[in-house]
Amino acid sequence: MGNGGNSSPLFETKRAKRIVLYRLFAASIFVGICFIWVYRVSHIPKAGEDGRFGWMGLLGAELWFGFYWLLTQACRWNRVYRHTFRDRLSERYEDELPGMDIFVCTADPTIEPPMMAINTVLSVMAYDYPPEKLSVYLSDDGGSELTCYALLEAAEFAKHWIPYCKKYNVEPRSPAAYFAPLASDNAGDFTLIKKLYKDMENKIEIAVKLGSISEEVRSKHRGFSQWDSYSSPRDHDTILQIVIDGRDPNARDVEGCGLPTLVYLAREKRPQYHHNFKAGAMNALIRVSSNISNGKVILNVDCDMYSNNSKAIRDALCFFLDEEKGQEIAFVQFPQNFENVTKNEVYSSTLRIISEVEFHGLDGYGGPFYIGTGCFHRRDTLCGRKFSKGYKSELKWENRKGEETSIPKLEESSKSLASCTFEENTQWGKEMGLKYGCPVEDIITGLSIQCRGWKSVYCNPPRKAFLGLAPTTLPQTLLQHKRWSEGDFQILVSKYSPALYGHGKISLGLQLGYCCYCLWAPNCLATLFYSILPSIYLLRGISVFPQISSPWFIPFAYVIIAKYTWSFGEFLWSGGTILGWWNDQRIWLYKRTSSYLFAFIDTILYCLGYSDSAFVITAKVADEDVSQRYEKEIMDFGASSPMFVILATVALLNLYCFAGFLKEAITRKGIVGVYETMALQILLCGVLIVINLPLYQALYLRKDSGKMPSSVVFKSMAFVAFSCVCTKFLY
Ligand SMILES: *[C@@H]1O[C@H](CO)[C@@H](O)[C@H](O)[C@H]1NC(C)=O
Ligand SMILES: CC(=O)N[C@H]1CO[C@H](CO)[C@@H](O)[C@@H]1O
Repeated sequence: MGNGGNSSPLFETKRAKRIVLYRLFAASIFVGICFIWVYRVSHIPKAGEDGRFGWMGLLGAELWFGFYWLLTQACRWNRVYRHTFRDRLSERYEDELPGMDIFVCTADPTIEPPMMAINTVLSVMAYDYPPEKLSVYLSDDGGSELTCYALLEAAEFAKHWIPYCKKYNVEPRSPAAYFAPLASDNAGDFTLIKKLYKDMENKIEIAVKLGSISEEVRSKHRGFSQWDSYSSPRDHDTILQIVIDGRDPNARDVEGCGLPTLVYLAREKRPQYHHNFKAGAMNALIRVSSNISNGKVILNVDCDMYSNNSKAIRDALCFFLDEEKGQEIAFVQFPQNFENVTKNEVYSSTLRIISEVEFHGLDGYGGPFYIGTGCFHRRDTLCGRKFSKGYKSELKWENRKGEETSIPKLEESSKSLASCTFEENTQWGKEMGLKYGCPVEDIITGLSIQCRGWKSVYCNPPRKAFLGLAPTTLPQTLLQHKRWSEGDFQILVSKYSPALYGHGKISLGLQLGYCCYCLWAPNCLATLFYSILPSIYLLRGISVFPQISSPWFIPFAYVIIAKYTWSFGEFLWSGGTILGWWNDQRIWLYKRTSSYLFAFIDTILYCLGYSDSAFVITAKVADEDVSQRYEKEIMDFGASSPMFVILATVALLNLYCFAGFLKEAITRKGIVGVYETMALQILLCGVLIVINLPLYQALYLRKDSGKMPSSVVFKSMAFVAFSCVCTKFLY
């Protein structure tokens, strides 16, 4: 890098190519949408005529779709892509790299098994970073001895694993992910290290099976005495153990190099105090870590997201340490990527369009959201500091050698920071740390940081930095989307509404971008109406779209073709497959008609004071049957969920309407004329049927345990029969 010096930036930003062409294209779609609106308004059936009610509903739905489409343009209008120069970083700052505190959060030892959590911990301990500057904290909201025990074992294993990784430049550095694809007949250290890993795994699995740890282990580690006063995961003292103290000269790996600091924390829980879920855990971690290592940069990852690139940490620092633009960047968000996805993504869980397209668009308007995992923060902005021009926040490393405190003392003084009462009468959860009182605390925290004047950046290198586990059944997928859309919608109706709270503080584009996500839930109404009413009208012979020969047909055809061609192209361009796109369309329909509907209803009830929203964790381990079907890309329904009743009812209703229409058309022999007036309704109903084929199969044809439960079959058929009777009487 000949020119060196401070002139060359540590990262560069590129705009999307051919963005002007895209904007023209988008504008042409908008013109089409306007024509559709004009058609709807100018052709309203007169009072008393057939289909007036439906017409009004469709007008509402089309107004909504058009409006929502405009919001999605905010995420596409100004896409930017970032590229970092890690070699320049090492050249200039290798000796001054800041302290880095890494938080791994886990909440429940059965849903998130200890082996998974420690694989994540090991992968981040092995980052390519000076070990004395690296500290890893595991926050265990399950307060489980087993997790703590697993961490102790991991600390021992790390003494072999970290030098092994560095010696052979191993990637990825999560042992489970590294060993999985490799045969055991490799030579040398490989056999040894794999045996050590398997031994550790065995010990932990045995403890997990027994549900407790042996007396022998218990007596060996003083830390377990902290469980003496423990009564339940929701009622215990702070449990804190510094498993490895990075400053201790005796903490060495087998090659004699230093080790990162490693801390186990289960903050105090009492039934009478609200624990504020993950936000509460994060805030406790921020305080405890400030007392122990006080790294200037904080990375937080969920326990199912291991690091897939040991250099990602340096990518993030390229943004913070850039001389020119680094000072205004508060956090660097990496995308959420998944290890467990099949080729055609039957549940569309890669979030492909979000991470490959939309977040780049948000980045162009001042920054992506903070999505709660895979995100690097400056410690001081997370703690509430406002942005001010000209102020330089020093990230550079300060040696803390002077302050020698003994480990027991340090543990004692840190414990009080994680107590239930610490936050009383403080700004924690309000102006400091992560915000409380919302199921998607990460989004409002990120928003408020941006509202304080900071920028964020989206770093999405081709080789993914973090890999997690995606849901592997349809109920899990739908539940996850319900939780997200409900949380986002609650933000919109709260005092943190991006529309009001963000006004004048963040750019209009970013405000619209936030709204695009916050308005996921209300999409359910228009989508449900559109997937039911035109089909019923098809059966009744009422036309609600223009005839093929009418000029009004053109905007409909143009918008449909242009929109779907674009969506298809965008999906393929982001690395998806053709079948993957089709699956994505199906999940789009399913989540809009079920997850979003429930989220919408729940939020409305919540606003009226009827129910308290509860945080449901999605299960992350799957049984054998389920995994097999998942690998074969067969949809898994196997649960009696009210969401399925809705999906099945809509699907059956469409099938019934289409069959009824065919019968009419054939017996009356008017099929050609009908085709002329009903083309779009036939198309819509037909597409809904084709997209639902796997669902009909699950209802009637499949025999395995992933088929639709019979209760769902009966309920949905009853609903269809009922609505048919109703519509008969209505006309
Ligand atoms: C994860 O890292 C490996 C290298 O260890 C790389 O081959 C792979 O492509 C990465 N995965 C993703 C999804 O980027
Ligand atoms: C937890 C889980 O479902 N893991 C699966 C991820 O995918 C691989 C292969 O596709 C399976 O072997 C794992 O069991």
